[in-house]
Amino acid sequence: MSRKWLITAGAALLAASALAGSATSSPAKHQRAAGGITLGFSQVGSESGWRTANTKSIQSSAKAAGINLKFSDAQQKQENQIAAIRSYIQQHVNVIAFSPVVESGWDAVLNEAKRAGIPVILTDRAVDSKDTSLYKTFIGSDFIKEGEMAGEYLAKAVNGKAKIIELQGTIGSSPANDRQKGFADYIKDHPDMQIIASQSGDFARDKGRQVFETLYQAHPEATALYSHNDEMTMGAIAAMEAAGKVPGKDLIIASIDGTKDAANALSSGKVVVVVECNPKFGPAAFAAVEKYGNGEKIEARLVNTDRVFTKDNVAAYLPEAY
Ligand code: GYE
Repeated sequence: MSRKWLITAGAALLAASALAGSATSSPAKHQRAAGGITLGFSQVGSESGWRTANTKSIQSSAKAAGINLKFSDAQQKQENQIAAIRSYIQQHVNVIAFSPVVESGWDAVLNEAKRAGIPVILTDRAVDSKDTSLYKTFIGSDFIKEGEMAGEYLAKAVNGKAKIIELQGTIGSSPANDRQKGFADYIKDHPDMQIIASQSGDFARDKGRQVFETLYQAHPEATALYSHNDEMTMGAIAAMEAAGKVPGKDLIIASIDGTKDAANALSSGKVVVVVECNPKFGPAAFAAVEKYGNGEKIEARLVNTDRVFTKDNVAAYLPEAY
């Protein structure tokens, strides 16, 4: 079956297949109409500065590529994402892309897309489906590596000795699972670095503030914070300052993402390291869509390159921070 929905096809074909339409329609049904290709995108939500930058990148690069983007925000709810994907299937979009809020529970809806002949691309977050034929590619960061880097730079800053509070991301999400694992694996070799409390702040600023406040009250002996994203870090900094503590002195902080707020906190010494998670991969995602549509082979995994920011290189990064 030809995959040339980007370059062939047309309205006649669409009409013909619509006449023959059934629940298990053929890929021809989703061939490109005269007006270009339509991509249905289900975004996790708008929980963080990272997410806002990611949404902007997806929207502006869809525009630049001449793709008709149908966009929906799932407000961090899996059922909303499943509903959005089902509606894209019903609308016979040419391709579906989504950033799965959690890793598990996608097989049924992904099988529906597969039966409808609509290719699916995972952006940013991964799924744990055993059947990898349910999606064409994954594009995003290596979250385990991000956790390891956070561990490595924190270990250096505290000379291998810290009582750590960990703020986890959304429970069951691939970045929370992998950032926890990467960090824990790294500090295994540092017996004087212990995680004394760990809880989810759902990647959100105010939740991060509240959770940190509670954990720190219960564990005033904490000397470091490892936070799975900058948004929660900023919340925790607010809680530390409200408690009369000095971030960067009383607590040494490692964070992940690269938002402008976190870059500023790095410049002023409140945060010691920000491991980058690059949100601006819209162009790379659409290049993969185009390649696939042209019938070319695409890699099963496209991994973004992430940098590490410290006080030594943050000034050069600040102008591009989001
Ligand atoms: O780090 C966080 C966002 O999935 C990598 O989600 C993404 C994470 C990112 O809310 O800020």
